[in-house]
Amino acid sequence: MVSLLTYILIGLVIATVVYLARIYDLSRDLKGEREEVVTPAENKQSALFFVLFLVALFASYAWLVIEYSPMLLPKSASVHGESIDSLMNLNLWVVNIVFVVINAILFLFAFRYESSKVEKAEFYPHNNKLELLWTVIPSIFLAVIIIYGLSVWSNYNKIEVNASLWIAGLVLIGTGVAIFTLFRTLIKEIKLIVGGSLMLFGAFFISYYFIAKASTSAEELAVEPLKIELYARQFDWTARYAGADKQLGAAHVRYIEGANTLGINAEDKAGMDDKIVRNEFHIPKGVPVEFSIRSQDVIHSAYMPHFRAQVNAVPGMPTKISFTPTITTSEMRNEEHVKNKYANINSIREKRGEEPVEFDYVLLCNKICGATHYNMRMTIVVDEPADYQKWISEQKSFAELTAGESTETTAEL
Ligand SMILES: [Cu+2]
Repeated sequence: MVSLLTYILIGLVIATVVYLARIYDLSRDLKGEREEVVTPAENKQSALFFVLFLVALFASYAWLVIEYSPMLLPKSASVHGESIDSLMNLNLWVVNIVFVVINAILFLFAFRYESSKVEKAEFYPHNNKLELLWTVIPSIFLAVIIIYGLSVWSNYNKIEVNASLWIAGLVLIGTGVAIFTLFRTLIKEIKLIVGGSLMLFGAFFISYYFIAKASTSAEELAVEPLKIELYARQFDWTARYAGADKQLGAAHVRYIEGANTLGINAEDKAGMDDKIVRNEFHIPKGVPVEFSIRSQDVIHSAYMPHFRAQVNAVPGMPTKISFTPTITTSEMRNEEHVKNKYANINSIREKRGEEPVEFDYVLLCNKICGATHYNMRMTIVVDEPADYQKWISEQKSFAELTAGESTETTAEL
């Protein structure tokens, strides 16, 4: 009811403004004034409106930041997430400073240089120094952001770089140089665009090769991670742990039958001790975890926001992502930001007569994959390593789950 009244009120305000403008036009017609002639008073008024708009813009912007910051994610719960946050923060600082400076200049200039009969605008068509400044400064910023971003990304994905990248870079630069020097008859501009772009791409490939090499240390690649498979299908997740042999057994969609909902190949010995869990999975604090992600049907996306991790689940093409959790679930529940957020959520729930909820890490699907996509989630519990060992030892293996099952069984997990 209240919202209906609000809409009616907004409608009435708009109608009032439209009619006031119409009355203003009519009164001007009556006085014999011409619309295209702008009086100095009107100019002053417009100039002032620019400043008022600037103040309103910045005020609403500040309000949005203050009002909605408490709803942001808590601090990152993984080692790699921290580097993603720093990258994000750097980008936000640059974007925010540019936003404030550019808009202030834009509107204050409109105010300061309002149309005037006394002052005449100077004709100032070109300045090489200025051109150079506003090309070079943004280029430096972009280069920093791209190089920093590439190094964070390579680190996150544990890239083992291939020397072919570096060779491809050299070839591209070589071709670029050849176009510049050899093809003299080529039109100047085509030469500039094609040769220049090839050289840029070459430089990119070569820098990527070195950045990726530098960000993934050999010892980091050598640490044996905990291997977990996340299996997506419409509309749930299943987690599979590698078991004592630290190997995930081979699996394919054509082996799906009865309790074997993940299609594990029963002939592969590595699969028999794999542990299969649903609804909730645990990971130990401080241990690197490597996820391989599979999908049974359509494209899903494994999204673990608190660890700043996301990768698509693509049918027929297993994908990977890894991170090291740093904060256990109970530690995160005691974080100030999380406590305040959940106190707020629970006060709203109480008013609606709903049970209070507690913070939990989650695995969500972040691709709209069908009718109950929103329901496709799994709770993640980060334990101290000892608690994790206790939990994993209680989970059932593939061999236990399918023991004594004939070909006709349809038992659900
Ligand atoms: Cu999905």
